[in-house]
Amino acid sequence: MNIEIVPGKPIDGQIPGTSGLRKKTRIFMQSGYLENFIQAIFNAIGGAGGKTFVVGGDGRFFNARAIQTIIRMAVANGAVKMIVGRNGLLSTPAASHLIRLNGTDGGLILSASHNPGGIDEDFGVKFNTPNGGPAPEKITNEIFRQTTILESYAIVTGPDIDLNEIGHRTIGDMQIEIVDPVADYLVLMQTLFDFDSLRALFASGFSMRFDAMHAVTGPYATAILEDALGAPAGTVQNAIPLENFGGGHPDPNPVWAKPLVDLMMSDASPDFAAASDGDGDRNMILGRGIYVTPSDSLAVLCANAHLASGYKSGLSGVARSMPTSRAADRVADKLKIGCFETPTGWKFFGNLLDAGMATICGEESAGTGSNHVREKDGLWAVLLWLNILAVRRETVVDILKAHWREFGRNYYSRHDYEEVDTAIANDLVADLQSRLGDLPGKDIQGHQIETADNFTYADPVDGSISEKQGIRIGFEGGARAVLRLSGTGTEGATLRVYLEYFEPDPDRHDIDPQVALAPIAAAINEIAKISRRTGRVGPDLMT
Ligand code: VG1
Ligand code: CO
Repeated sequence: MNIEIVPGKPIDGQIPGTSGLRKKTRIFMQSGYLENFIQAIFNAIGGAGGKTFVVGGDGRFFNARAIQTIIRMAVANGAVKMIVGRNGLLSTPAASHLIRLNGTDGGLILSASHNPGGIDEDFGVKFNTPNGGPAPEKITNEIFRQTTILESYAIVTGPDIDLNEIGHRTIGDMQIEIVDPVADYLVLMQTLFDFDSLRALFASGFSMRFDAMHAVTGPYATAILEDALGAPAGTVQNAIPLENFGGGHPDPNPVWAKPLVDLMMSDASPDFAAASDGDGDRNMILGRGIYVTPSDSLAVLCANAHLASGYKSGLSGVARSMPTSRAADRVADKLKIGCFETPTGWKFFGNLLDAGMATICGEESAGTGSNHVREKDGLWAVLLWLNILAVRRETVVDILKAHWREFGRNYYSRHDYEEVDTAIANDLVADLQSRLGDLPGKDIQGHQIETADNFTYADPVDGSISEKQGIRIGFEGGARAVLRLSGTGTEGATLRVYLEYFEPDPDRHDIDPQVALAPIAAAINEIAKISRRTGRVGPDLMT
């Protein structure tokens, strides 16, 4: 075994985004590119010497190769142990759990989440810290700085390690433990949910579909829903992880999981359906004839979590990302528990979870999770929904309608403008930013603007400040529009416009959300000059 020290070179165009580094796969495959980034991570945490890491990914193209490279670099950098998912597979929440369970020095998760996979699609690497969560800004900023000053990286030569069999291997002085990706995660789920009532629910004829979208949750969902809970074979569809996710986007939303949505709107609909994304941290929830928005799902889960054994003593608090609807705030108010508003990205929930200030967290982008790990967790959300359905024995529609009657309905939608020219998108935001001070008091198409600012977050635990996390325009009556640029895209800029309007009147809870939100959409279009600047007549995606 030979340690090679290879000259490093700075990585261009690297932004510490909402979720690690994401690039086109071919960029990651360039000689030295992945290596430079991994070395920058090791350097940023004070070296890998004497440390233990978890490694795994969502199985996309280049996953297996990247893991071999990372193992060789960990050896050369003096790491003592790596815990690797069999075949290189680990969902993001399962990796978070393994980091915590084994008390490791962190983990490397290979995924570009819901972005498509393949040699011409996307790849990504995220670093998670010893608490199991995504590296906070302090560390991602240091990783970025390291990529700009890197002089060399270290790697050993040698044959590939066989990752297909569970067991122990060694390479040089480093141990490699290959683990079943599902086993420990299943045990964790059994501590949170009442598996007997879930089994009874399926035994009573309750029907569901879970669409794994040919991504990492296939093996997890099959083991839990079909094998442990007795749901009939075929409940989990697209269950085999594929390197290109079968050619689709592994993004659980009404566009990319359209066949599932169509099924739920048809006469052949099962009682319940769900889907997850590439790396298993997102969830989509559907009932017969209804799509539950992630913001509503968060609110319903908070209001009913005490029905599951893991949460029977109640929640300490709830946290949501700023653009997520304020439906959860109404539940927190009623439960008299803390409610926190953080910037977009799961890393901002870490301190609140570690400090015991929040039990459940959520984002409008189909992310929900709790203090059981430090990532959002798609299957966890599905199991909590199932546990609630098993106890209440009502339909999803009835649960949602009762929730709106009790708390009022926060109509909500996100409009995305994708692959916008980066300069145009940046100008749009800069121009709006420069006019924020003049907006309050203005009347736009009959809507009075009350507040306008760019969200600054002061972390209540460590006091760190994150500025410019999204422009918020508040209208008279409580309607709101939020505008921000995505930090996870790999082509051009994605402009996200989040729309919300609160309706207390139960007689007005059956309006099509796009109709209910059309006036706010028109107002923000005029305020931010979206169509005029982008040349688009409307958004590419509405969720
Ligand atoms: C998006 C979502 C955000 C989420 C992030 C990572 O970020 O809006 O809520 O945390 O993706 O999700 P952005 O910057 O593109 O809006 V995923 O499932 O990586 O793991
Ligand atoms: Co994801």
